Amino acid sequence: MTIETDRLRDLVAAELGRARDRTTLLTESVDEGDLIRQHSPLMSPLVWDLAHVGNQEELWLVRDVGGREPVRRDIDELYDAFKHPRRDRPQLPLLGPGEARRYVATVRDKALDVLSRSRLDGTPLVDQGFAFGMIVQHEQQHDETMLATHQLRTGAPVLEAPPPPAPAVPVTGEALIPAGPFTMGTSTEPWALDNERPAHQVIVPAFHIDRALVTNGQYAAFIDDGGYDDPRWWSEAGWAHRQSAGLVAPQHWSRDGDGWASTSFGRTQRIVADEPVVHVCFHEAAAYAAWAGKRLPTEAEWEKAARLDPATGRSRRFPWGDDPPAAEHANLGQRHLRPAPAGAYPMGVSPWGVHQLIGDVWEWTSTDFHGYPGFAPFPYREYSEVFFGPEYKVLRGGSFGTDRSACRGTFRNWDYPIRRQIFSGFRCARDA
Ligand code: AVJ
Ligand code: FE
Repeated sequence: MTIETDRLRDLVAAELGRARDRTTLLTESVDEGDLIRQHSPLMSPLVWDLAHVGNQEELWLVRDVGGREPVRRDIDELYDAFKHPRRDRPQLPLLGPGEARRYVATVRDKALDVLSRSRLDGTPLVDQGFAFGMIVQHEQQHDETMLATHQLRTGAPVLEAPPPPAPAVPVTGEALIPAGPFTMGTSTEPWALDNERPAHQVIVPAFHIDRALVTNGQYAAFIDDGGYDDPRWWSEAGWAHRQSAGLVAPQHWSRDGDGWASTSFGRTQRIVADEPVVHVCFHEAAAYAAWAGKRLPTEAEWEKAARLDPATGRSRRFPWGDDPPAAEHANLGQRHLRPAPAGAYPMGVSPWGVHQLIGDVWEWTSTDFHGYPGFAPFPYREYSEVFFGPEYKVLRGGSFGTDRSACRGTFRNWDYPIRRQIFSGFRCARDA
């Protein structure tokens, strides 16, 4: 028990440290002006994300779990995401970069002290380190958001990473997933968030799902075929948005002769045909799928393709099994700054032969964000429940910018169907 608890404490401390190293990289690679500036009305200034990460850690770990006195009671309101929409955040009297750095460091010292004294059991909030895991994931989620802010930043490049691996195996066509029940969601994954719970049976009719993500080359063929000018492929809402927003190609694409270039973290190059397309909104993904004679997968189809083990009938944590993601399984964790071509992660393939379900790009599904049967908000309604409803679509699988601690076969992300500043792509499916 004590040795077990000691090991869990060490693991939690290491995960908190990894998240903080990433936050530091994302906030120290730019100058003060870039930290304070708003790079898009869709995003917070980076310095808001930084102090918000510290404030959530203070609220949950220092005050709630630790029962300690507030560090900065006076700033709670400034860093409450529900009090101020992103577009208004630059006008707030935010902590400056130096103050924000000192604040998050003070909070972290206290949180680690709380950790060293916690038994990590006794209440649902701390059992198996849940609150600490929630805060690790929260910081990593904001790190991905800050990476998306970096993507919107103009000026000389500041982030560098080696290219992702080249394809090791050819990947074409579709997998046929037979009809039948599978277990969706989880009741046992210790750090799973409320919206992933509880485990429940879902009956899914037979369907085909693409073994690979839709690529830049495929998407460019849709554009060249006049896909953006043909309302047949678009839903009514999608067409209205395509018209009002003047969409002609994925975000960050520009014309390059008779082809396309794209700009990624400050570097512009001709699109790579066999890389997954990224920075498309739900409406663009759905329009492409209709043009291709297919549709987007439902969320249940995606999870069945990712988790069901045909040998045992059991739903596993990841497409490759229950082992946590290692570098050979998936393109996660900002190790690379772009998605990898199909076949680059043969070790991550599902038993059905579906590749790169985890990592590379968040995959749009056709499903609205709702609670599973038996959903209970935990530990706060504002994590998930207040977003349930038809206005958000679910995305699955994580991107090259998602950390492994915030990604698993059950993890659910959501966004408005018009958003594309996130690292979003898709694969297609169709009825069998
Ligand atoms: C799960 C990515 C939609 O960034 O809005 C961060 C995660 N929740 N702070 C978001 C989150 C509170 C959330 N997403
Ligand atoms: Fe947050």
